[in-house]
Amino acid sequence: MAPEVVLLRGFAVATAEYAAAVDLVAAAAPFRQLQTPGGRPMSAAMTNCGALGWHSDARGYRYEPCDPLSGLPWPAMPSIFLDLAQRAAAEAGYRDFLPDACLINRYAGKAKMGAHRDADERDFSQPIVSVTLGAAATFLWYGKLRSGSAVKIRLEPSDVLVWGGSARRGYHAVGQAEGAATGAVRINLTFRKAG
Ligand code: MD3
Ligand code: FE
Repeated sequence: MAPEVVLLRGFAVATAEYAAAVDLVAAAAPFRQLQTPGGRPMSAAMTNCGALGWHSDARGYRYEPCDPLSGLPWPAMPSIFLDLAQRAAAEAGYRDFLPDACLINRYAGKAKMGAHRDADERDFSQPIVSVTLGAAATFLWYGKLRSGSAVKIRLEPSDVLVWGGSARRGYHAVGQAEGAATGAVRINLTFRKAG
């Protein structure tokens, strides 16, 4: 895709522990379907852990220190998440990645994510680390332009991607979870330095 993308196949091995940590986060900050600023529901369900959480509503896309559903701070980032994100970033050459936000996306049924780029963070020199759990899905990489042909790669459970450099600003999308028609669910964690 780009020289600044590092794909670590099978890197997130402790899948039962990660799934349990997702469940703990979701018990405190439930998955919810956010609305785009234009008022359309996003098909993936989302929650967050860490000091900041990504949120979208009629007021726009932004990071919030508290869960707007409860008014309480987002659940703390589980130490196994922080450890995973830092080890993955280090493999890609980012020695002092300190994520303050972990967005958790859940894809069930027809849920998918259209082409977009992640631009609500302050420091684009910091990478984003993404982790696939549960089911596989096809990831589409557009790069600099939102249109045109995309490079497709199949993201399998336990795969970790580190996005840095100019790739950090690239357009991307993701398809439905494989097996979603028969109940499979894909969970994606994205670790960010947002603040
Ligand atoms: C490339 N998530 O949360 S992960 C997102 O599968 C997001 O949930 C998708 O795109 C998902 O914003 C794709 C791969 C990914 C995540 C963040 C990126 C690729 C990225 C940020 C910049 C460039
Ligand atoms: Fe994204």
